[in-house]
Amino acid sequence: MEILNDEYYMRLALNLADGASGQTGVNPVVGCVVVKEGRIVGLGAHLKRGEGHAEVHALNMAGEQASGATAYVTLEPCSHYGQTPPCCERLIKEGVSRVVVAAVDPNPLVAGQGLARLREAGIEVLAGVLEAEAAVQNEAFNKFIRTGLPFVTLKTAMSLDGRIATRTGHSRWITGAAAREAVHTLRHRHSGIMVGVQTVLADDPELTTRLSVPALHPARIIVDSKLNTPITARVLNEAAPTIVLTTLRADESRAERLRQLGAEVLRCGDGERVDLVAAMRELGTRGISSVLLEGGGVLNGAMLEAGLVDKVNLFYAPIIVGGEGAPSAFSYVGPNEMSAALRLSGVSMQSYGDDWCVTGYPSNR
Ligand code: AOF
Ligand code: ZN
Repeated sequence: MEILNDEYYMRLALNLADGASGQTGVNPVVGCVVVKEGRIVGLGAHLKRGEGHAEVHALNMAGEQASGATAYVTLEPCSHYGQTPPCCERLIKEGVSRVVVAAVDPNPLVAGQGLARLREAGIEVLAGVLEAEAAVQNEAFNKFIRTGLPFVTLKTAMSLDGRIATRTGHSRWITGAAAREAVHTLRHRHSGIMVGVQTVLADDPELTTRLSVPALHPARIIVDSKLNTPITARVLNEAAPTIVLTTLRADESRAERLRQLGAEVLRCGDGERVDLVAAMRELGTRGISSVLLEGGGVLNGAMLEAGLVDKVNLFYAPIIVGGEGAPSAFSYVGPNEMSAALRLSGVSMQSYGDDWCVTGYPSNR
């Protein structure tokens, strides 16, 4: 049984926020719980960019009961006029007497000013309750608002010996149904999904989100320096927008053919290969704040080497594939010394049926 205290209500607010993960676009996920005299009187979550913030929904539900109440908010109430008016003014207007916050808003337009404004109005403010959980929950927003670059999660499904296909190139399926559903949930939670053209050529994936309930499709992003994506590729269908990343050297008539099929072609750099840093910046300006990187091995290696991978979700099936030249999840030159290997921090493991997912954060970037 969870003890009834500030953390209890904050956990509820975090759970409300978590439910909306993937549907707030470039905005953070935020939850709010309003409690008056030992009773929950309002609940809310931010559900969509441009629509009400969490506090607004919860205060609307609380109505007159908000006066003298405590509001639990997973993110510092905003102090600026964005697409909606400032939440701290609304909390003040409703006569809330105490505000408990998990994380300070890293948005430079807010960044502590919301808390200061509440205090100035005589409201008791406590910040930092379940702060670490809140930071993980909004890790993508936190990176994007500071850098303008999308938060990149590398996902791969492989054998215990790190293979993503057999020596003949056969790859369906490595992991079981539960792990694959987890992957589709990851797709729902990201605003972009990225693969290399080799994956398009080898597997002809659709790169949409398919679950037992309707879910959101991320924008599909193909790294394709020579524009070799076939016009019949399923990734070009109308299920979701498609962005093809290429270089200034790529053939314009090929680019035009892709555009005619509805794809956006972005030229990043004038080198042999796509300038991945420039590409991430371009995606950021298009409002893609999180990217699920689904390989293959060469693109995974290049993204890691460029220091562009923020997090990894490595799904392992309990199989050994062998095969001298069988494709591996990470193909890049790699270091000479073991001590220079890429190390993960904050590692955790979760099981899905017979498979395991190792989650961690590349730390030597
Ligand atoms: C809150 N509560 O529920 C959210 C906040 O353009 P807007 O008006 O939606 O503002 C977006 C910014 O507001 C976003 O970058 C972040 O700083 C904050 N989000 N703040 O008080 C919420 N979603
Ligand atoms: Zn707000």
